[in-house]
Amino acid sequence: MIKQQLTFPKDFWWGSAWSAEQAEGFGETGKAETVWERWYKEQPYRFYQGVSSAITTDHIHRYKEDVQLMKQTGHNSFRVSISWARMFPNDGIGEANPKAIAFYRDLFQEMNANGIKIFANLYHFDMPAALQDIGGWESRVVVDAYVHFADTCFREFGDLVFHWFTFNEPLGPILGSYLEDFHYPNLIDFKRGAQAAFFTVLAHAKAIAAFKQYGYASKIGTILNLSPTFPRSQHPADVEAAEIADLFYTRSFLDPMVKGTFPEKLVALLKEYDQMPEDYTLEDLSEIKNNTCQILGLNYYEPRRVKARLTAINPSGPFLPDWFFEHHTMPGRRMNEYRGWEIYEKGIHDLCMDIKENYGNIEAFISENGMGVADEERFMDEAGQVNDTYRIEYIQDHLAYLWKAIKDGCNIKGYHLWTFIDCWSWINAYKNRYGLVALDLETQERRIKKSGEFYKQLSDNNGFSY
Ligand code: BGP
Repeated sequence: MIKQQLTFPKDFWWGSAWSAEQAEGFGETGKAETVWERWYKEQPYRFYQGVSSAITTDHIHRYKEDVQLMKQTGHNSFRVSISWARMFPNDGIGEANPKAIAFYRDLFQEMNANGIKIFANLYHFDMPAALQDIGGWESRVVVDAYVHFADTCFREFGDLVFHWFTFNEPLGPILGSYLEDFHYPNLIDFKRGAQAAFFTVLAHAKAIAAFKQYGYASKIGTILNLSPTFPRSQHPADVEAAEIADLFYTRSFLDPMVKGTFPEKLVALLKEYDQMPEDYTLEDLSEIKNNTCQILGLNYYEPRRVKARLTAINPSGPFLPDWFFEHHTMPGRRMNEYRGWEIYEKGIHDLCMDIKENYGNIEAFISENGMGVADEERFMDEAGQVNDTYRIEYIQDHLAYLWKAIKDGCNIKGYHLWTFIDCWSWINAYKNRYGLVALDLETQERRIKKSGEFYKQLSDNNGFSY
């Protein structure tokens, strides 16, 4: 088979991402309890093998070594999240923590000195528990506390950061907390979830307004997990089911955060079923309208496939989006069996085209994409290196479609993998490993995988032969 060299645009951002809760470890700076630590105290059995975020990659002590590993694996950019609980150790409010500021400034200076652009994210599922106690994202007090935290970060780190992000996957905590029971405080209540979603969007807009006051050259945006939605068939009932699923899961955050308005059809549907948030004002709506993303991160893992609902729902049960559709698994599709996600590389192209065609071709990049695999020791060679050819193929297959999207006019500036070093993954803890670098949890030893070597070549060559 004849291979072709796929070359990416000049200055393409090659990198990866992770988050504070998943990688930093506790350290000595002082830190408020997060919802993850709280939930673990209450229900440790909910976490894979009973492992909490106390057992991490210990990045807080090893960041200098880690920055060298970023270089060795070809990173010219990297996404960190700044821990709200570390920055404001007194319950997420009050005075900022000088030790936390010193840690992040040291880390960021180290990254910049090594030619690694900093993509700083302000929220990656890690609400200070005390703020959750007063309602979390359902509370305006929490919105203001978040804006104070964000503003502090802009002031303290604005000279070092390349681009800013208000949230990672804001839909995640809403789904997990209010609809599907995988995120503290595990309520099932759509209407409260709608309020929390609305205030999340408001917090995003207010943080952008605060950012604009500084006049930095950097941009600010958000990071959304987006799955292109496909109906099982072209039957009108399947097509309608797909349209509704798309409204709930894709347009719900994308529209207000990028366009500044909520999708009319979604609003009409929530009104019809009496699920609108109770607390919203005209002033909030104009804040949202006037403060939209300047850049967009796209997390892509899997497509969403749906079909018309065939089995009756219990109308006296709680209102849920899947009153209107059923999830569908397409027979014969390649799956990541460890995570239960379909591997569909063309979806990355479809997603980028959607952003080009419907969102003004806003500057964007792939902010997460990756493959979690269990028991990767199986693939260790005699020298002890993980020979993860499946991950290299996964990356190449997705990049080939990303390359095509760029050829087709999409304004895509980079690709970040999930993730850099194997890290803790919420309720899955260390079940699935995603890293370019393997972690020995007992010794904290890091070892570059074959995919890490591939990633270095990819970045050095700004492309690959496919
Ligand atoms: C994304 C999250 C990441 C990461 C990744 C892998 O949704 O932003 O934090 O965890 O998914 O998923 P998981 O760890 O659940 O396998």
